[in-house]
Amino acid sequence: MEVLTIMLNWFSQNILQNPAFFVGLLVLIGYWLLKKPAHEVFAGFVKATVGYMILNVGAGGLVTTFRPILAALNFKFQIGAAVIDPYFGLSAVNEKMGAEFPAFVGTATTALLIGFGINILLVALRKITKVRTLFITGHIMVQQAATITLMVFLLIPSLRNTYGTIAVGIICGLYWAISSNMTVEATQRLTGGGGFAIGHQQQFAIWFVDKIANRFGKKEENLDNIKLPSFLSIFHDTVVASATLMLIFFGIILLILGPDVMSNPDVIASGTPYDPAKQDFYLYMIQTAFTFSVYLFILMQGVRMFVSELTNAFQGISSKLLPGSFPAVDVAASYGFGSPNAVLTGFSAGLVGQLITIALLIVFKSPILIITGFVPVFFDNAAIAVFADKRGGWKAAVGLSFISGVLQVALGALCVALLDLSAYGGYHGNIDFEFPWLGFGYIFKYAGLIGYILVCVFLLIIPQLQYKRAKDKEAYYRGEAPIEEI
Ligand code: ASC
Repeated sequence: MEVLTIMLNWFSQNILQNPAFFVGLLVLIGYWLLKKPAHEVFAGFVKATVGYMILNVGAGGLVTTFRPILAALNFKFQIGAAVIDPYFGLSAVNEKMGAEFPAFVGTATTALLIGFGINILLVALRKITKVRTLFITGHIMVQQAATITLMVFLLIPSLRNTYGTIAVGIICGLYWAISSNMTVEATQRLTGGGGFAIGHQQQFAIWFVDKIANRFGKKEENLDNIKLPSFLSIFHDTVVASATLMLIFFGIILLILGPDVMSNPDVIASGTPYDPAKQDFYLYMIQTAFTFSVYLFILMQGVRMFVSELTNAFQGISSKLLPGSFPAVDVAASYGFGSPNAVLTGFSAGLVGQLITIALLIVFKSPILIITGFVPVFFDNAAIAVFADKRGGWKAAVGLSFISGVLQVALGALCVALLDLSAYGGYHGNIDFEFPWLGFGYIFKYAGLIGYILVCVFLLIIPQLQYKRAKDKEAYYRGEAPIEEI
């Protein structure tokens, strides 16, 4: 017994609480199940683990670059500012868990494993559960498990124990399975039967967009027929897009804060204060803004490395264990099936929505300031535009990604307040983590354990309703979407 406890503790401390090795291990198991030769198993393990470590370097760099600005904003205006971005959110949540629930810092990784198991189970029992999809986007699962852990531990005090870890795992698994199952028809329609679903951060939004887009406009008037101003094409490059965005954002913020605050070592307690003797303030501004792009680039490189390995490995696991299920993958996989203009349109309209809402937060003196993070404003809104354009043309693409931008900021501020994250500088920020997760959070807060159960039941009912509405029950399992069905 004692040996078992020691082994479990070792595993928990060294693997479960260290996602780089955990992800490496999953790849190893997946490739082994696929019967790949040993050298390929080894290479997959290295790429996944090193990729995750690179991601950590990028995410850490983003946070350290931002921290002095956060401290300065707090000092000058007494406002808490939070960047709505999943990597800032992940750091913020980890820090808060470490500070307030140190005994449970490993919960998110354990929950990841339990959640993945629950998802497998739901698909295995698909005749009963009506769930067809296995969520295999590992880096997203890590972020979501962390945010959901904080929601459960902070908002439901009676679950601050081992049962809490299991509860987080269960609800993660339900969300992964059921939300991705909601995207089967929309994705099959978009891709002409591509055989995959979306397992990312905007499944509820995609379902909703697919249902409502045709009220905004006609699908014949789609973005292919619209000529975008040619200068916008520079934003196809994520480095240019993110650097420009950050220059506008942090440029304005740093101008307002000014060199005196930024060089005051009492304010900038962590990170390096600005040194007027060494650098012109305007160049410091540009350099700081561009530093975000540098770390974002590093981060994306790491993500790319381990995501491709993990996707292959998960497919190994699912094809062995669950033949005939749909893999739910990164939303970026859908972009190639939409209009080439859709990604930029979604990003631009979403950004405008975010900026207007941020201005409103300032005008109405909100105690929480939201700062645009690149990942949600780009990836969520691009996806929304791709799906909306397919069903309702350019008006739907522009309108719905604009609304998404507004919600990302407005509801994001409420999430930061609910989870008390402004002292930690970040929140998840992707659209599903505002809607429906903000609602789930409030239900947890006011109804406690009962609220948790209600949310689980609500999630379980969704695929039953989807199945009930499907006219051809066999086609439902094959994921064949009636092309014209609304
Ligand atoms: C996210 C996230 C990423 C990107 C990537 C898009 O939400 O955390 O790294 O989107 O998955 O391909």
